[in-house]
Amino acid sequence: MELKNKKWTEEEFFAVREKVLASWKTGNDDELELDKAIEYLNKIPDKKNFAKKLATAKEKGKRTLVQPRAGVPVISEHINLLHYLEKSGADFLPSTIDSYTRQNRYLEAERGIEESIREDRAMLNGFPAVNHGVQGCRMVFESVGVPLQARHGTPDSRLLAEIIHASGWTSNEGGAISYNVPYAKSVSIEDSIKYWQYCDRLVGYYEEHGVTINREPFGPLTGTLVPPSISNTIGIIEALLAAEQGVKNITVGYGMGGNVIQDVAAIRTLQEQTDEYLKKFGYNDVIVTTVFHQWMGGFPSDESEALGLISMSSTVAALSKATKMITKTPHESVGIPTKEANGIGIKASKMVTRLLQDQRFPDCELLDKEMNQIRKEVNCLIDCVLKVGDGDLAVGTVKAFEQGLIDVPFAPSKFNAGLILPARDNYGCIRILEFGNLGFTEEIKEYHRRKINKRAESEGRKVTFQLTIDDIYAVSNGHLIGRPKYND
Ligand code: 8ZB
Repeated sequence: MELKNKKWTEEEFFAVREKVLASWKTGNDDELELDKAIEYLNKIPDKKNFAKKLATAKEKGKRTLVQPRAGVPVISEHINLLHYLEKSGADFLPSTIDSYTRQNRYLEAERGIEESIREDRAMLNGFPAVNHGVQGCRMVFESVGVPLQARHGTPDSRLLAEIIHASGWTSNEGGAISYNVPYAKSVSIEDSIKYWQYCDRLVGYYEEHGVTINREPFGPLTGTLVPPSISNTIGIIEALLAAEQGVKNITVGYGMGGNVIQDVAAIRTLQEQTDEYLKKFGYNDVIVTTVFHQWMGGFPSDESEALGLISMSSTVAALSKATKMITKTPHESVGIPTKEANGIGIKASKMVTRLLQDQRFPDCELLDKEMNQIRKEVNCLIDCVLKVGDGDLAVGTVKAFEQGLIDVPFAPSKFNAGLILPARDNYGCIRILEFGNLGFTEEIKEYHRRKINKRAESEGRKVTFQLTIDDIYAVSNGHLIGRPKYND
Protein backbone atom coordinates (compact mmCIF):
# COMPACT_ATOMS: atom_id res chain seq x y z
CA MET A 1 0.00 0.00 0.00
CA GLU A 2 1.32 3.40 -0.93
CA LEU A 3 2.02 5.66 2.04
CA LYS A 4 -0.35 8.55 2.50
CA ASN A 5 -2.19 10.27 5.33
CA LYS A 6 -5.60 8.90 4.42
CA LYS A 7 -8.03 6.87 6.47
CA TRP A 8 -7.73 3.20 5.58
CA THR A 9 -10.87 1.66 4.11
CA GLU A 10 -12.29 -1.37 5.92
CA GLU A 11 -11.07 -3.57 3.06
CA GLU A 12 -7.54 -2.25 3.42
CA PHE A 13 -7.65 -2.69 7.18
CA PHE A 14 -9.06 -6.23 7.14
CA ALA A 15 -6.61 -7.36 4.47
CA VAL A 16 -3.67 -6.42 6.69
CA ARG A 17 -5.46 -7.66 9.79
CA GLU A 18 -5.54 -11.21 8.50
CA LYS A 19 -1.74 -11.27 8.31
CA VAL A 20 -1.31 -9.59 11.68
CA LEU A 21 -3.49 -12.15 13.45
CA ALA A 22 -1.72 -15.02 11.71
CA SER A 23 1.69 -13.87 12.93
CA TRP A 24 1.43 -15.59 16.34
CA LYS A 25 -0.79 -18.24 17.89
CA THR A 26 -2.65 -15.87 20.23
CA GLY A 27 -3.77 -14.02 17.11
CA ASN A 28 -6.29 -16.88 16.75
CA ASP A 29 -8.01 -16.22 20.09
CA ASP A 30 -11.78 -16.32 19.54
CA GLU A 31 -12.13 -13.19 21.62
CA LEU A 32 -10.24 -11.27 18.94
CA GLU A 33 -13.30 -11.38 16.73
CA LEU A 34 -14.22 -7.73 16.69
CA ASP A 35 -17.93 -8.29 17.34
CA LYS A 36 -17.12 -10.20 20.50
CA ALA A 37 -14.51 -7.66 21.59
CA ILE A 38 -16.96 -4.80 21.09
CA GLU A 39 -19.58 -6.62 23.13
CA TYR A 40 -17.01 -7.05 25.93
CA LEU A 41 -15.83 -3.44 25.79
CA ASN A 42 -19.37 -2.09 25.82
CA LYS A 43 -19.91 -3.66 29.23
CA ILE A 44 -16.97 -1.91 30.85
CA PRO A 45 -18.06 0.65 33.49
CA ASP A 46 -17.15 4.27 32.67
CA LYS A 47 -14.76 4.49 35.59
CA LYS A 48 -12.61 1.79 33.98
CA ASN A 49 -12.57 3.44 30.55
CA PHE A 50 -9.31 5.34 30.03
CA ALA A 51 -10.70 7.79 27.50
CA LYS A 52 -13.76 8.66 29.57
CA LYS A 53 -11.84 9.12 32.80
CA LEU A 54 -9.42 11.50 31.08
CA ALA A 55 -12.21 13.49 29.44
CA THR A 56 -13.98 13.88 32.79
CA ALA A 57 -10.74 14.91 34.53
CA LYS A 58 -10.13 17.55 31.89
CA GLU A 59 -13.67 18.87 32.14
CA LYS A 60 -13.58 19.11 35.92
CA GLY A 61 -9.99 20.34 35.86
CA LYS A 62 -9.38 19.56 39.50
CA ARG A 63 -6.19 17.63 40.00
CA THR A 64 -3.46 16.25 37.77
CA LEU A 65 -4.02 12.48 37.82
CA VAL A 66 -1.13 10.09 38.45
CA GLN A 67 -0.01 6.93 36.71
CA PRO A 68 3.07 4.77 37.37
CA ARG A 69 4.94 2.39 35.07
CA ALA A 70 4.91 -1.28 36.05
CA GLY A 71 5.12 -4.73 34.54
CA VAL A 72 6.35 -8.21 35.51
CA PRO A 73 6.17 -11.38 33.40
CA VAL A 74 3.91 -13.71 35.39
CA ILE A 75 0.16 -12.95 35.49
CA SER A 76 -0.42 -13.60 39.21
CA GLU A 77 2.60 -11.47 40.13
CA HIS A 78 1.53 -8.73 37.77
CA ILE A 79 -1.92 -8.66 39.35
CA ASN A 80 -0.37 -8.40 42.84
CA LEU A 81 1.79 -5.53 41.66
CA LEU A 82 -1.11 -3.62 40.12
CA HIS A 83 -3.24 -4.12 43.24
CA TYR A 84 -0.47 -2.64 45.34
CA LEU A 85 -0.12 0.38 43.05
CA GLU A 86 -3.86 0.95 42.95
CA LYS A 87 -3.91 0.94 46.74
CA SER A 88 -1.02 3.42 46.70
CA GLY A 89 -3.28 5.83 44.84
CA ALA A 90 -2.70 5.30 41.10
CA ASP A 91 -5.52 6.96 39.15
CA PHE A 92 -4.61 4.95 36.04
CA LEU A 93 -2.71 1.68 35.82
CA PRO A 94 -0.13 0.62 33.25
CA SER A 95 1.19 -2.62 32.01
CA THR A 96 4.73 -2.00 30.87
CA ILE A 97 5.52 -4.50 28.13
CA ASP A 98 8.83 -6.42 28.04
CA SER A 99 11.55 -5.79 25.46
CA TYR A 100 11.15 -9.06 23.52
CA THR A 101 7.49 -8.33 22.90
CA ARG A 102 8.44 -4.80 21.83
CA GLN A 103 10.54 -6.40 19.11
CA ASN A 104 7.90 -8.98 18.18
CA ARG A 105 10.14 -11.78 19.51
CA TYR A 106 7.34 -13.82 21.08
CA LEU A 107 9.26 -17.10 21.22
CA GLU A 108 11.88 -15.55 23.47
CA ALA A 109 9.16 -13.93 25.57
CA GLU A 110 7.59 -17.39 25.99
CA ARG A 111 10.88 -18.74 27.31
CA GLY A 112 11.12 -15.72 29.62
CA ILE A 113 7.76 -16.54 31.17
CA GLU A 114 8.76 -20.17 31.70
CA GLU A 115 12.09 -19.20 33.26
CA SER A 116 10.39 -16.65 35.51
CA ILE A 117 8.07 -19.34 36.86
CA ARG A 118 10.95 -21.80 37.28
CA GLU A 119 13.26 -19.34 39.01
CA ASP A 120 10.49 -17.56 40.90
CA ARG A 121 11.71 -14.13 39.85
CA ALA A 122 11.17 -11.78 36.92
CA MET A 123 13.29 -12.85 33.94
CA LEU A 124 11.70 -10.32 31.57
CA ASN A 125 11.60 -6.57 32.03
CA GLY A 126 7.84 -6.29 31.62
CA PHE A 127 4.51 -7.99 30.96
CA PRO A 128 4.46 -10.06 27.73
CA ALA A 129 0.86 -9.29 26.79
CA VAL A 130 0.92 -11.00 23.39
CA ASN A 131 1.97 -14.33 24.89
CA HIS A 132 -0.61 -14.09 27.66
CA GLY A 133 -3.25 -13.40 25.01
CA VAL A 134 -6.75 -12.06 25.51
CA GLN A 135 -7.51 -14.54 28.27
CA GLY A 136 -4.51 -13.49 30.39
CA CYS A 137 -4.92 -9.79 29.68
CA ARG A 138 -8.60 -9.90 30.61
CA MET A 139 -7.72 -11.56 33.90
CA VAL A 140 -5.46 -8.62 34.69
CA PHE A 141 -8.06 -6.09 33.60
CA GLU A 142 -10.86 -7.69 35.58
CA SER A 143 -8.77 -7.70 38.75
CA VAL A 144 -8.27 -3.92 38.89
CA GLY A 145 -10.62 -1.01 39.55
CA VAL A 146 -9.16 1.74 37.34
CA PRO A 147 -8.47 2.04 33.59
CA LEU A 148 -5.57 0.06 32.16
CA GLN A 149 -3.09 1.02 29.43
CA ALA A 150 -0.24 -0.70 27.61
CA ARG A 151 3.01 1.23 27.83
CA HIS A 152 5.90 -0.04 25.77
CA GLY A 153 8.14 1.21 22.92
CA THR A 154 7.08 -1.02 20.06
CA PRO A 155 7.56 0.08 16.46
CA ASP A 156 5.14 -2.63 15.24
CA SER A 157 2.49 -2.92 17.93
CA ARG A 158 -0.31 -4.16 15.68
CA LEU A 159 -0.89 -7.56 17.31
CA LEU A 160 -0.28 -6.11 20.77
CA ALA A 161 -2.93 -3.44 20.11
CA GLU A 162 -5.42 -6.08 18.94
CA ILE A 163 -4.91 -8.16 22.08
CA ILE A 164 -4.95 -5.39 24.68
CA HIS A 165 -7.99 -3.58 23.33
CA ALA A 166 -9.99 -6.80 23.03
CA SER A 167 -9.03 -7.38 26.68
CA GLY A 168 -10.56 -4.14 27.94
CA TRP A 169 -7.37 -2.08 28.06
CA THR A 170 -8.71 1.19 26.73
CA SER A 171 -5.47 3.00 26.01
CA ASN A 172 -2.36 2.29 23.95
CA GLU A 173 0.77 4.40 24.24
CA GLY A 174 2.98 5.09 21.23
CA GLY A 175 3.14 6.46 17.74
CA ALA A 176 4.93 6.18 14.41
CA ILE A 177 7.76 8.49 15.40
CA SER A 178 7.79 8.35 19.19
CA TYR A 179 7.87 4.53 19.35
CA ASN A 180 10.36 4.21 16.54
CA VAL A 181 13.12 6.80 16.60
CA PRO A 182 13.96 6.55 20.36
CA TYR A 183 13.56 2.76 20.47
CA ALA A 184 14.73 1.19 17.20
CA LYS A 185 17.81 1.39 15.03
CA SER A 186 16.62 0.13 11.69
CA VAL A 187 12.85 0.41 11.28
CA SER A 188 12.05 2.95 8.58
CA ILE A 189 9.70 5.83 9.33
CA GLU A 190 7.58 4.73 6.40
CA ASP A 191 7.10 1.28 7.95
CA SER A 192 6.35 2.58 11.43
CA ILE A 193 3.79 5.05 10.06
CA LYS A 194 2.00 2.13 8.41
CA TYR A 195 2.14 0.04 11.61
CA TRP A 196 0.69 2.89 13.65
CA GLN A 197 -1.91 3.75 11.03
CA TYR A 198 -3.10 0.19 11.61
CA CYS A 199 -3.20 0.63 15.41
CA ASP A 200 -5.06 3.92 15.02
CA ARG A 201 -7.45 2.47 12.43
CA LEU A 202 -8.25 -0.32 14.87
CA VAL A 203 -9.17 2.31 17.46
CA GLY A 204 -11.12 4.13 14.73
CA TYR A 205 -13.07 0.93 14.09
CA TYR A 206 -13.92 0.63 17.78
CA GLU A 207 -15.00 4.30 17.85
CA GLU A 208 -17.31 3.64 14.89
CA HIS A 209 -18.90 0.88 16.96
CA GLY A 210 -19.49 2.91 20.10
CA VAL A 211 -16.34 2.11 22.06
CA THR A 212 -14.03 4.98 22.95
CA ILE A 213 -10.33 4.24 23.32
CA ASN A 214 -7.50 6.59 24.25
CA ARG A 215 -4.22 6.93 22.33
CA GLU A 216 -1.10 8.53 23.76
CA PRO A 217 1.94 9.54 21.68
CA PHE A 218 5.13 9.14 23.74
CA GLY A 219 6.12 12.74 24.40
CA PRO A 220 9.56 12.55 26.00
CA LEU A 221 11.22 10.77 23.04
CA THR A 222 14.83 10.11 24.14
CA GLY A 223 14.24 11.84 27.47
CA THR A 224 17.49 13.73 27.17
CA LEU A 225 17.48 17.51 26.64
CA VAL A 226 14.77 17.37 23.99
CA PRO A 227 13.75 20.93 23.03
CA PRO A 228 9.99 21.38 23.64
CA SER A 229 9.24 22.54 20.11
CA ILE A 230 10.65 19.29 18.70
CA SER A 231 8.67 17.01 21.02
CA ASN A 232 5.52 19.11 20.66
CA THR A 233 5.80 19.04 16.87
CA ILE A 234 6.10 15.25 16.87
CA GLY A 235 3.16 14.93 19.30
CA ILE A 236 1.01 17.09 17.05
CA ILE A 237 1.99 15.13 13.93
CA GLU A 238 1.12 11.84 15.65
CA ALA A 239 -2.19 13.30 16.88
CA LEU A 240 -3.08 14.35 13.34
CA LEU A 241 -2.12 10.95 11.88
CA ALA A 242 -4.23 9.23 14.57
CA ALA A 243 -7.24 11.50 14.04
CA GLU A 244 -7.21 10.73 10.32
CA GLN A 245 -7.64 7.02 11.14
CA GLY A 246 -10.61 7.80 13.38
CA VAL A 247 -9.07 8.22 16.85
CA LYS A 248 -11.20 10.54 19.02
CA ASN A 249 -9.37 10.69 22.34
CA ILE A 250 -5.71 11.66 22.35
CA THR A 251 -3.28 12.47 25.15
CA VAL A 252 -0.23 14.39 23.98
CA GLY A 253 2.83 14.21 26.18
CA TYR A 254 5.85 16.15 27.29
CA GLY A 255 8.92 15.21 29.33
CA MET A 256 10.00 17.66 32.03
CA GLY A 257 12.91 19.86 30.95
CA GLY A 258 13.71 21.50 34.27
CA ASN A 259 13.10 25.21 33.78
CA VAL A 260 9.69 25.81 35.34
CA ILE A 261 8.59 28.52 32.93
CA GLN A 262 9.64 26.55 29.85
CA ASP A 263 7.89 23.45 31.18
CA VAL A 264 4.62 25.25 31.90
CA ALA A 265 4.84 26.96 28.50
CA ALA A 266 5.42 23.59 26.82
CA ILE A 267 2.35 21.90 28.33
CA ARG A 268 0.11 24.89 27.67
CA THR A 269 1.17 25.29 24.04
CA LEU A 270 1.02 21.53 23.51
CA GLN A 271 -2.64 21.50 24.53
CA GLU A 272 -3.42 24.68 22.61
CA GLN A 273 -1.60 23.88 19.36
CA THR A 274 -2.77 20.25 19.22
CA ASP A 275 -6.37 21.49 19.47
CA GLU A 276 -5.65 24.17 16.92
CA TYR A 277 -4.06 21.87 14.32
CA LEU A 278 -6.77 19.23 14.71
CA LYS A 279 -9.43 21.87 14.01
CA LYS A 280 -7.42 23.32 11.16
CA PHE A 281 -7.41 19.95 9.39
CA GLY A 282 -11.09 19.34 10.04
CA TYR A 283 -10.97 16.95 13.00
CA ASN A 284 -13.54 18.71 15.11
CA ASP A 285 -14.60 16.04 17.57
CA VAL A 286 -11.32 14.92 19.10
CA ILE A 287 -10.82 15.27 22.85
CA VAL A 288 -7.23 16.26 23.63
CA THR A 289 -5.63 15.93 27.05
CA THR A 290 -2.01 16.25 28.19
CA VAL A 291 0.45 14.08 30.08
CA PHE A 292 3.50 15.40 31.90
CA HIS A 293 6.37 12.97 32.40
CA GLN A 294 8.41 13.38 35.53
CA TRP A 295 12.11 13.89 34.80
CA MET A 296 13.17 11.34 32.16
CA GLY A 297 16.92 11.97 32.24
CA GLY A 298 19.53 10.57 34.59
CA PHE A 299 18.41 10.45 38.25
CA PRO A 300 20.45 10.92 41.43
CA SER A 301 21.25 7.56 43.06
CA ASP A 302 20.36 8.86 46.54
CA GLU A 303 16.73 7.91 47.16
CA SER A 304 15.86 11.06 49.11
CA GLU A 305 17.33 13.23 46.38
CA ALA A 306 15.33 11.25 43.83
CA LEU A 307 12.18 11.92 45.84
CA GLY A 308 13.04 15.63 45.85
CA LEU A 309 13.25 15.56 42.06
CA ILE A 310 9.97 13.61 41.85
CA SER A 311 8.30 16.23 44.04
CA MET A 312 9.60 19.07 41.90
CA SER A 313 8.32 17.30 38.78
CA SER A 314 4.93 16.97 40.44
CA THR A 315 4.88 20.64 41.33
CA VAL A 316 5.49 21.68 37.73
CA ALA A 317 2.96 19.17 36.38
CA ALA A 318 0.31 20.45 38.80
CA LEU A 319 0.98 24.13 38.12
CA SER A 320 0.93 23.51 34.36
CA LYS A 321 -2.51 21.85 34.78
CA ALA A 322 -1.46 18.76 32.84
CA THR A 323 -4.33 16.26 32.84
CA LYS A 324 -2.09 13.36 33.85
CA MET A 325 1.43 12.72 35.08
CA ILE A 326 3.66 9.65 34.75
CA THR A 327 5.53 9.07 37.98
CA LYS A 328 9.09 7.95 38.66
CA THR A 329 10.39 6.13 41.71
CA PRO A 330 13.30 6.47 44.17
CA HIS A 331 14.83 3.41 42.43
CA GLU A 332 15.07 5.15 39.06
CA SER A 333 18.88 5.27 38.93
CA VAL A 334 19.12 1.53 39.65
CA GLY A 335 16.53 -0.07 37.37
CA ILE A 336 13.06 -1.56 37.60
CA PRO A 337 11.59 -0.55 40.99
CA THR A 338 10.15 -2.80 43.67
CA LYS A 339 6.44 -2.36 44.19
CA GLU A 340 7.15 -0.53 47.44
CA ALA A 341 9.43 2.02 45.74
CA ASN A 342 6.86 2.43 42.99
CA GLY A 343 4.18 3.10 45.62
CA ILE A 344 6.37 5.73 47.28
CA GLY A 345 6.69 7.56 43.95
CA ILE A 346 2.91 7.54 43.51
CA LYS A 347 2.17 8.74 47.05
CA ALA A 348 4.72 11.56 47.05
CA SER A 349 3.52 12.70 43.63
CA LYS A 350 -0.16 12.56 44.44
CA MET A 351 0.39 14.49 47.67
CA VAL A 352 1.90 17.37 45.70
CA THR A 353 -0.81 17.40 43.04
CA ARG A 354 -3.51 17.41 45.74
CA LEU A 355 -1.89 20.29 47.61
CA LEU A 356 -1.64 22.30 44.40
CA GLN A 357 -4.98 21.39 42.86
CA ASP A 358 -6.45 24.88 43.22
CA GLN A 359 -3.39 26.77 42.04
CA ARG A 360 -2.03 27.37 38.60
CA PHE A 361 1.10 29.05 37.30
CA PRO A 362 0.27 32.75 36.92
CA ASP A 363 0.30 34.48 33.55
CA CYS A 364 3.36 36.66 33.22
CA GLU A 365 5.58 38.17 30.59
CA LEU A 366 8.27 35.50 30.75
CA LEU A 367 5.71 32.72 30.33
CA ASP A 368 4.13 34.58 27.43
CA LYS A 369 7.47 34.95 25.72
CA GLU A 370 8.35 31.29 26.12
CA MET A 371 4.93 30.23 24.83
CA ASN A 372 5.29 32.48 21.80
CA GLN A 373 8.72 31.06 21.06
CA ILE A 374 7.45 27.46 21.19
CA ARG A 375 4.41 28.32 19.04
CA LYS A 376 6.61 29.95 16.44
CA GLU A 377 9.05 27.03 16.31
CA VAL A 378 6.32 24.40 16.13
CA ASN A 379 4.52 26.24 13.33
CA CYS A 380 7.80 26.54 11.48
CA LEU A 381 8.55 22.80 11.73
CA ILE A 382 5.05 21.67 10.80
CA ASP A 383 5.02 24.03 7.79
CA CYS A 384 8.28 22.45 6.77
CA VAL A 385 6.91 18.90 6.99
CA LEU A 386 3.79 19.76 5.00
CA LYS A 387 5.88 21.51 2.39
CA VAL A 388 8.23 18.59 1.72
CA GLY A 389 5.24 16.24 1.74
CA ASP A 390 3.39 18.32 -0.84
CA GLY A 391 0.56 18.67 1.66
CA ASP A 392 0.62 15.02 2.80
CA LEU A 393 1.62 14.71 6.44
CA ALA A 394 2.70 11.05 6.26
CA VAL A 395 4.90 11.55 3.20
CA GLY A 396 6.17 14.81 4.69
CA THR A 397 7.18 13.09 7.91
CA VAL A 398 9.26 10.49 6.05
CA LYS A 399 10.96 13.18 3.98
CA ALA A 400 11.48 15.53 6.91
CA PHE A 401 13.37 12.79 8.75
CA GLU A 402 15.32 11.84 5.62
CA GLN A 403 16.47 15.42 5.26
CA GLY A 404 16.99 16.08 8.96
CA LEU A 405 14.38 18.86 8.94
CA ILE A 406 13.02 17.16 12.02
CA ASP A 407 15.74 15.71 14.18
CA VAL A 408 15.57 14.10 17.61
CA PRO A 409 18.66 14.46 19.81
CA PHE A 410 20.41 11.27 21.00
CA ALA A 411 18.12 8.88 19.12
CA PRO A 412 19.49 5.46 18.04
CA SER A 413 17.54 5.31 14.76
CA LYS A 414 19.51 5.45 11.54
CA PHE A 415 16.48 7.10 9.99
CA ASN A 416 17.03 10.11 12.24
CA ALA A 417 19.74 12.54 11.17
CA GLY A 418 21.11 12.92 14.70
CA LEU A 419 22.88 16.17 13.89
CA ILE A 420 21.35 18.54 16.39
CA LEU A 421 22.87 19.20 19.79
CA PRO A 422 20.90 20.78 22.62
CA ALA A 423 22.24 22.71 25.62
CA ARG A 424 20.75 24.76 28.42
CA ASP A 425 20.73 28.53 28.52
CA ASN A 426 21.66 30.52 31.60
CA TYR A 427 18.24 29.89 33.22
CA GLY A 428 18.18 26.19 32.43
CA CYS A 429 15.84 26.38 29.44
CA ILE A 430 16.66 23.78 26.78
CA ARG A 431 17.95 25.46 23.61
CA ILE A 432 19.78 24.26 20.52
CA LEU A 433 23.52 24.57 20.05
CA GLU A 434 23.99 22.69 16.76
CA PHE A 435 21.10 22.76 14.30
CA GLY A 436 22.20 20.19 11.74
CA ASN A 437 19.57 20.57 9.03
CA LEU A 438 16.68 21.35 11.37
CA GLY A 439 13.93 23.28 9.56
CA PHE A 440 14.23 26.47 11.59
CA THR A 441 14.35 29.97 10.14
CA GLU A 442 17.52 32.02 10.58
CA GLU A 443 15.65 34.21 13.07
CA ILE A 444 14.83 31.26 15.32
CA LYS A 445 18.40 29.96 15.12
CA GLU A 446 19.71 33.38 16.08
CA TYR A 447 17.49 33.37 19.19
CA HIS A 448 18.94 30.03 20.32
CA ARG A 449 22.51 31.11 19.63
CA ARG A 450 22.03 34.29 21.64
CA LYS A 451 20.63 32.39 24.62
CA ILE A 452 23.44 29.83 24.67
CA ASN A 453 26.14 32.45 24.11
CA LYS A 454 24.93 34.30 27.20
CA ARG A 455 25.29 31.21 29.31
CA ALA A 456 28.76 30.37 28.00
CA GLU A 457 29.81 33.96 28.60
CA SER A 458 28.61 33.90 32.19
CA GLU A 459 30.58 30.70 32.73
CA GLY A 460 33.66 32.17 31.07
CA ARG A 461 33.91 29.46 28.41
CA LYS A 462 33.38 28.92 24.71
CA VAL A 463 30.23 27.39 23.24
CA THR A 464 31.18 23.76 22.60
CA PHE A 465 29.76 20.24 22.85
CA GLN A 466 31.12 20.26 26.42
CA LEU A 467 28.04 22.26 27.49
CA THR A 468 25.81 19.48 26.22
CA ILE A 469 27.83 16.79 28.00
CA ASP A 470 27.86 18.72 31.27
CA ASP A 471 24.10 19.27 31.05
CA ILE A 472 23.41 15.57 30.47
CA TYR A 473 25.05 14.67 33.78
CA ALA A 474 24.04 17.72 35.83
CA VAL A 475 20.71 16.56 37.29
CA SER A 476 22.05 13.26 38.59
CA ASN A 477 24.75 15.35 40.28
CA GLY A 478 22.13 17.53 41.92
CA HIS A 479 22.08 20.56 39.60
CA LEU A 480 20.00 21.59 36.63
CA ILE A 481 22.66 23.35 34.58
CA GLY A 482 26.05 21.71 33.96
CA ARG A 483 28.21 24.63 35.04
CA PRO A 484 31.98 24.10 35.04
CA LYS A 485 31.81 24.76 38.76
CA TYR A 486 28.53 24.17 40.57
CA ASN A 487 27.89 27.29 42.59
CA ASP A 488 26.38 26.25 45.86
C1 8ZB B 1 11.08 5.13 28.67
C2 8ZB B 1 10.61 4.73 30.01
C3 8ZB B 1 11.71 4.39 30.97
C4 8ZB B 1 11.19 4.23 32.37
C5 8ZB B 1 10.67 2.36 33.61
C6 8ZB B 1 12.15 2.61 33.79
C7 8ZB B 1 12.24 4.06 33.41
C8 8ZB B 1 10.65 0.17 32.38
C9 8ZB B 1 9.52 -1.05 33.75
C10 8ZB B 1 9.63 0.22 34.30
C11 8ZB B 1 8.46 -0.40 36.14
C12 8ZB B 1 8.81 -2.02 34.49
N1 8ZB B 1 10.34 0.96 33.41
N2 8ZB B 1 10.17 -1.07 32.57
N3 8ZB B 1 9.11 0.55 35.48
N4 8ZB B 1 8.29 -1.67 35.69
N5 8ZB B 1 8.66 -3.28 34.03
O1 8ZB B 1 10.37 3.07 32.45
O2 8ZB B 1 12.57 2.35 35.10
O3 8ZB B 1 11.87 4.88 34.50
